[in-house]
Amino acid sequence: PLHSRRSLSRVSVTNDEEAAAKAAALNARSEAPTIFDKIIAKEILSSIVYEDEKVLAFRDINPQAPVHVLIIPKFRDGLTTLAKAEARHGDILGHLLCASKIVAEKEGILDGFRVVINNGPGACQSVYHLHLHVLGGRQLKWPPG
Ligand code: TR5
Repeated sequence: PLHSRRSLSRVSVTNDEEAAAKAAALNARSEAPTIFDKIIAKEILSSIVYEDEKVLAFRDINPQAPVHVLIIPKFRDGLTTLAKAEARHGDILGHLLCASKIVAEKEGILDGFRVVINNGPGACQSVYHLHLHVLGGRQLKWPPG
């Protein structure tokens, strides 16, 4: 009957939400490969903006501004999140920031751009391979959401 179908569908929505929350929590702790490994390996095509021996910069698939580029270390070295940063990561972290300037210059947004790192579930991080978001090409508002 209708009633039980409705409760069934409610149950399945709840299960989906629980499954998504569990997956996000697991991901947040996990050292498992991410989609970015496939992008680095070029098994998945991306729109590359800049690349050197240490980092890869490519356009975000779901842009939040006219310019939205992600910059990632090619070797994650434990940096699933910024919260995992240790002294040995100083070189790559500096390199990522320098790359953000190169990307902003290439994209013609040096006059107004934002660099964002979402850290952990509380900041809506969804891919557990450290990445900088470089955003610009429109007036950016403050505070961010
Ligand atoms: O939410 P956080 O800070 O973790 O940012 C992850 C970003 O990766 C999001 O802005 C997504 O839109 C972006 N993303 C996710 C995928 C993807 C991507 N950007 C480019 N290409 C992508 N592919 C092929 N697959 C994704 N799942």
